Amino acid sequence: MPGEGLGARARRAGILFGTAVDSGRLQDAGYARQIQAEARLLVPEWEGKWAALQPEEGRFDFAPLGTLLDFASRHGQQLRGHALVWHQAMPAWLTTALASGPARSHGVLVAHLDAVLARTAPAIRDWDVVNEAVANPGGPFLDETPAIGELRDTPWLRALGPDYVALAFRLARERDPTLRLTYNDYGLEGDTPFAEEKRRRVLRLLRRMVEAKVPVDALGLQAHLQLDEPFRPEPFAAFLQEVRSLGLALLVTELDVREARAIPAELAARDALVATRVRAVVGTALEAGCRTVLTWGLSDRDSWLVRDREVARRDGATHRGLPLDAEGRRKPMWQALADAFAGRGG
Ligand code: 9MR
Repeated sequence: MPGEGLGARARRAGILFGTAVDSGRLQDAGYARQIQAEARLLVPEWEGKWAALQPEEGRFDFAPLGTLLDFASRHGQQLRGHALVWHQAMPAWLTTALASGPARSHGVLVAHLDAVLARTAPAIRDWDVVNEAVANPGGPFLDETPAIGELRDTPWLRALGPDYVALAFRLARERDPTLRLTYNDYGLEGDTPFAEEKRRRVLRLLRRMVEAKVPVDALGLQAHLQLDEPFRPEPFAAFLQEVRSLGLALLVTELDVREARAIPAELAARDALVATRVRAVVGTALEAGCRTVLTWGLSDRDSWLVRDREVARRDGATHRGLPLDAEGRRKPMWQALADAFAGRGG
């Protein structure tokens, strides 16, 4: 791959750039080369989730995560963890356990954190402790998901009550006092009533945690951007400022771009729209002090936006929401990131 990668460019500006990876794809030399060339930080797209790490109760499988750890250490990259508590990628036994009362639920959470944090501690210094706990705002025009108060109605919430979020952070801190503990969520970037309300809810959760001395260190902004939604830097920047004033760090954890329902016919025009949005959102985050940026994959070939039936396009086109195209060529989104890291344009 010609020229310096995004990881090296970001690093010159004191920024850590990386991507989600799939351990099963690393045997593909082209894939491995891209990861090596562009990323200084990796996050497992699947290998850090419960279904991967503890497929049966008490049987831990660290092999796929180990593959990523080996790859990262061979190439001088860091690995971050994703995710210790989430309502998806749960093995069936966990769902059953969480329905068996608070004592049993507390027990399985403790056992998981004991085993996982002990195994990953030397290498992984940043974990998404809780992922997507805040409910999506409801209402006639908004995406309604079941909620209890402002939290998403999940097996974790039902098992342990709303304090499960604080509990997970406290347990993680007890097991590893210097680990960076991140709360990670989506839908926080847009200029829409949905995003405005979601930002309010996330902010309230984080503020309550900080006031109660719950050990949370950072907010992960997933940044699964959508071009059907408008973006304006001001409300997003104001939110980031509030988060920073709580003493929390900011990370962009899962950046990619879902294109609009109606797209231009020319690839160049499509790619320009994606790049413009990325430059604006990432630029705003960097200005607010964010120093870690990860995309959710590098090439359109490996993107969940293309794979996932819910979000894949229905018009025969495939989303072009990552820095490299399906053949691994750098796109305008790649340049937008390089420019943002260099503090150019926007
Ligand atoms: O991209 C991931 C996909 O391959 C998995 O099947 C799915 C379930 O584990 O998770 C996807 O990643 C999600 C991430 O873990 C949390 N934020 C939203 C991501 C996209 O759905």
